[in-house]
Amino acid sequence: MAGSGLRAACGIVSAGLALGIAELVAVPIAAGSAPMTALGSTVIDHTPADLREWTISTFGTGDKTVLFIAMGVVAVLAAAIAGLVERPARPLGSVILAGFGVVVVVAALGRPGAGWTWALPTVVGVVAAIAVLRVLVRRAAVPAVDTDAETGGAQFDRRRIVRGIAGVGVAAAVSGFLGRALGTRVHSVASERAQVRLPPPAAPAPPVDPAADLRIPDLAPYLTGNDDFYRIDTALSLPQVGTEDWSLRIHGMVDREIRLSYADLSGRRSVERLVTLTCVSNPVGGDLIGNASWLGYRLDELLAEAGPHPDADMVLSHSIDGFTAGSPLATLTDGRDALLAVGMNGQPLPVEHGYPARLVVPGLYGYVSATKWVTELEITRFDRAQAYWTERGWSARGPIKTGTRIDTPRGRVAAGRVTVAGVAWAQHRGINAVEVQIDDGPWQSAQLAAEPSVDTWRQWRFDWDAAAGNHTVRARATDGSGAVQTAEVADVVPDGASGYPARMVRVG
Ligand SMILES: Nc1nc2c(c(=O)[nH]1)N[C@H]1C(S)=C(S)[C@@H](COP(=O)(O)O)O[C@H]1N2
Ligand SMILES: [Mo]
Repeated sequence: MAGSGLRAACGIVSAGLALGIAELVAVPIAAGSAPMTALGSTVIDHTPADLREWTISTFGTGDKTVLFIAMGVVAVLAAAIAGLVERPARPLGSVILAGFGVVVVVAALGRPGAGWTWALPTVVGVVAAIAVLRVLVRRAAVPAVDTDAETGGAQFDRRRIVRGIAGVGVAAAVSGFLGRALGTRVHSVASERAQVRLPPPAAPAPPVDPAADLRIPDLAPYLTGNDDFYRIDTALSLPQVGTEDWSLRIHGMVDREIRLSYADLSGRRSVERLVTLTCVSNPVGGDLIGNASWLGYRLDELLAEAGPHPDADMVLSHSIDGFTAGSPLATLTDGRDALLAVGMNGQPLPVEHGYPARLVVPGLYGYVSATKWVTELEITRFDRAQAYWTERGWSARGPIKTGTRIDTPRGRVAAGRVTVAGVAWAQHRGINAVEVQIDDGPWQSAQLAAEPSVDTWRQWRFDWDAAAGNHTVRARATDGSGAVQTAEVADVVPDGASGYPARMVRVG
């Protein structure tokens, strides 16, 4: 037998070939049918609230990269073992590869929107991998014909084995990269999106009052650019939904089921509104929050056309990727600017933010309202249906808690006049006051920037005469109803973090 390093390498490149070929086969089917994507999405769907919160709090929006790295490590280890235990007469390694194939096929067939063809990438990939592993291991097990009589022992043609391994490795990498590149090309809606012309809003958002933006270095700007906007979702491969393929079905406990195409929307009255979106996973002081101007169609008007039954109390919005969010029907119809949005900051929605259409609801955390790639509004009841994150341990209702964040100063500053500044939010209630506390001193009023809408965050600043030493700066906000944000410290699970933000500042 050749050394264990070589045999492990045989397993690793064979498994790599399975994944590479599968990426190629997945091109005409769907990006989600490729093994790593299908398996990763299934892992994500089985992530309980606490693990998700740990991943997001530890890795932020890099959570998906971490998942891929973890899956890659497991795959390499399993493949190495498969190579080590494979023998020409006892194909245990092949059995491991086949077992992996079965698990992935089950995962792929269980994905939302999957058909039987979703099994093909994995089946073809694994069959090829087993065939190649058999050939490589036979080479590694059989001594070369011209055994050196002098040494008396079996000699393996090491160079021939290494060449085989390298060849398969290259084939794996090439097919993988090619598959990924082609897949992105074939299904991408990027060029279609570039052609989309948004309708001029019948009711444009009023121009943003310059006094809403204090323009202080390190303070988050009032409007968040599309490229800077935080992204949170469960999608490993971004859904590519063309406007021709998109429709919105409003059904369930309604008098008349309706289905709207993208073209139907252009005949409707569009509005443009400023709304700050917040993620329930945003820790105190975190940056999973952003403010944009959204162009869209009022949900209360759309829902009224369908005629929800009086005993319905939930709108379960479905995404094309299987994600769901449950919003209180009363919240969507109480007159606030809850939107079916198609535009973000003057552009068609970016693909990662839900192109071609998503929901935006002022006052509710994203996980219970902001469904991207939305395709259905199911009118139902909270005691009959559960949304995606509620099934995984998060609260069924997710009103946004009043919060504030200190953006500056960061780190060390010189003694004297120091500007403390940040943002505060209580969407749909508005912000009435922000107070700042230095160490254990009294709470002092901060100055507020203009508030163009109660549905957005509000900037604030406080001028501090800082004496040398180490200080703790805290802040708290009061919402439009006069309620001061709670000092009670809560973790993000199950319904959002609370507590005052604090920042250690070294002065001098
Ligand atoms: N289809 C889909 N929509 C989704 C999610 C998701 O996982 N899938 N996540 C929600 C969550 S938790 C949040 S906070 C917002 C984030 O929207 P953004 O990525 O545009 O900032 O989208 C919501 N909509
Ligand atoms: Mo979220």
